[in-house]
Amino acid sequence: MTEKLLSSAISDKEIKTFQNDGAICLRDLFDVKWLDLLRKGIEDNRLHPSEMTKRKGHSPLFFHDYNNWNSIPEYEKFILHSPAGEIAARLIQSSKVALYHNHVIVKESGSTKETPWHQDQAYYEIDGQQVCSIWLPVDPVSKYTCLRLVKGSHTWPQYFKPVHFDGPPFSSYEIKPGQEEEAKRFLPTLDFDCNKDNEVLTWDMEPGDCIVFHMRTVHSSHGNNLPTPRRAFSTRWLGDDTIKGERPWMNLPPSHELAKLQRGDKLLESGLFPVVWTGVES
Ligand SMILES: O=C(O)CCC(=O)C(=O)O
Repeated sequence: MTEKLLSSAISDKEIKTFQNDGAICLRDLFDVKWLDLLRKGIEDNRLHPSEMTKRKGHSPLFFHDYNNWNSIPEYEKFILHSPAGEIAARLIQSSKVALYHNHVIVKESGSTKETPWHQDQAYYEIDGQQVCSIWLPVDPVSKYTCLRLVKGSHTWPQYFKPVHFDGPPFSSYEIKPGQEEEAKRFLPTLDFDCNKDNEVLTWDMEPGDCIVFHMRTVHSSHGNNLPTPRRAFSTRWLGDDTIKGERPWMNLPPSHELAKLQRGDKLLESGLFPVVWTGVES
C-alpha cells in the first residue's frame, strides 16, 4: 500500500499549471524517511551498477543507471510505497498509474557533465497524453544545477530525435533498418540555450521538493557547480490512455518486453508494468 497524500497536497491550480506548462515544481511532498531511503539506494546502486552501466562505464564525477528498481530494494520500496504514484496520478488525472521505469543521475561537485536537451517520449514506444516523470533530487539544488525544462514544449506537434547521453553532443540514435523515412518525421534536436524564443523553467529546490514533467517536455541540465553532490531519482509513470507506439529506433530501456506488444495495445492492461496506484485505496 502506498503512503497517502493529503487531499490538499496538490491543488487544482497546480494540476492546471502542470497541464499548461508541461512541468511544475511541487514543494515538500517527500519526507526525510523517503529521502534517506533513496540516498541509501543510490549508494547501493553505485556499488552494484546494472549490466548497462557496467558496460558503458562511468566517470568518478558522473554516474547514471536506469530500469533497475527491482534489483535495488530501497528503490523498489520507494516506488511501491511512497506517495510518488499518487502524485503522478493526480497530475496526469488518471484513475490508475503504472511504473514505466526509474533513472538515477548523480553529478558530483565539479562535474561538468551536461544532460543534453531531449524529450523522453521520443525514446519510448509509448503513445498517450497521461504520462509524466517525477524528478526528485535528494540534495539541495540551485537554479543552475536544477533540471531545466522548456515551458509548453509538451504541446508541440513534432518530436525531436533522441540523442545519446554518453556520446558526443547531439549524437543521434541509430535508426532501425527500413525506418529512415519515418525517422525524417522527427526534428533535429535544438540547443535551447542558443534559441532564446522559449522560456526555460528551473527552480531552487530543497530535498523533499520534486518536479513533475510531461514525457514530451524538452529538458536538459548543466553540470554541478555546487560544493555538494547532485543526486536525482526519476520515476516514469503511465496513465489510463497509454498505448504501445512505434519509434524508428530501439526502445529505451532496450531489453523491455514492450517491444513484444502490438501497436495500440493498452499498456496498463498488458501486465508488463506494475500498477502502483489505483485511486481506490482506503
Ligand atoms: O538529472 C538530469 O540531469 C537529467 C534527468 C532527466 O533527463 C530525466 O529524468 O528525464
